[in-house]
Amino acid sequence: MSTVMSKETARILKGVGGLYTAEVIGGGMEGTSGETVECRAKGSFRREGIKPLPGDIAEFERQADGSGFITRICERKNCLIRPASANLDLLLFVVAAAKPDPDLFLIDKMLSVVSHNGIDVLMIVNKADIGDAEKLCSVYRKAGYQAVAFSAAEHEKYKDIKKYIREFVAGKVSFFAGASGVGKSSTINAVFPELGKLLETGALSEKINRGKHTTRKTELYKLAPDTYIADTPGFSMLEIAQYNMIPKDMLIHAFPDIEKYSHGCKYSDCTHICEEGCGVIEAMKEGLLSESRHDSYCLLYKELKKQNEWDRY
Ligand SMILES: Nc1nc2c(ncn2[C@@H]2O[C@H](COP(=O)(O)OP(=O)(O)OP(=O)(O)O)[C@@H](O)[C@H]2O)c(=O)[nH]1
Ligand SMILES: [Mg+2]
Ligand SMILES: [Zn+2]
Repeated sequence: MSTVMSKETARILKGVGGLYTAEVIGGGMEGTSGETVECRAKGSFRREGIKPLPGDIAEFERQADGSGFITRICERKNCLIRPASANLDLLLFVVAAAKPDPDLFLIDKMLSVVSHNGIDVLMIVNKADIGDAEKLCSVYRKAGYQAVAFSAAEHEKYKDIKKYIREFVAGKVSFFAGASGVGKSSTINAVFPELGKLLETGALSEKINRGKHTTRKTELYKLAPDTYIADTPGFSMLEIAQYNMIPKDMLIHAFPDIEKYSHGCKYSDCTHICEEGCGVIEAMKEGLLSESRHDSYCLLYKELKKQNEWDRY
């Protein structure tokens, strides 16, 4: 007879086709903590629109064969649609200085989602060996984000940065994220060699020609008792408006630099797009704010406004 034993809790490390790999973190019999367990999830989750994500803390019941049956997803402190992840302490946002050329609108959209969700972010501007990484870093430092220049290809020259990233992730659950081909997997392999160069990296020409994403699934790896990092598949789109990721009225708070200068606007209902007496536009003219940041804000504002109008019909 298959008897169900006591409830245990686990951290979901990855999920593939309805099968989840999780690490036991509490409950159950003594000595099972740290063990990995294969789990299936309750069928009703699908009807309720619940999808277990890497980083989730789940309650499961141990089955007679040792596998788990997830019955509850504990309340999340945050979650992202792209990369699909939950309970992030830190997002390691990798962008490339070149090849592929940085898509500033995509970068700003990602940063706005992260800021909106109150997630700490460190930008890693990779491929410093073939592009001007410092220039990109300075745009984002000016916007109030932490950014470091790096080269996974010449990582021996970046010992201090590797040490900095390692110290930054200590004691946290961190997810790497970024467009396809920017070097997320290469960066993880360079900075965390103890993972044994286990991550597959892919040639860029192949990705462009075939739209290939080398990393196909998100998986959390344990580096130390409280330290986890995840590699994630790259993305090329971020549909903030379609998924209602940020309400239009909250957008300003998702751009900390725009918000900072908005306190100097003449009119309280200023949208900071092209108004007279706008503190944001003044700051841009004075070189305190990057034009590309303002461009992204305006584009996103217009997208959200359009979506709102659609939603009303
Ligand atoms: N020149 C140069 N090439 C790099 C660097 N880092 C990675 N690459 C190359 O860029 C290509 C893509 O690297 P990946 O690590 O697979 O990129 P990724 O972000 O993990 O890509 P996805 O898994 O598709 O999202 C590979 O050919 C790498 O060798 C770097 O610092 N400099
Ligand atoms: Mg990858
Ligand atoms: Zn304004």
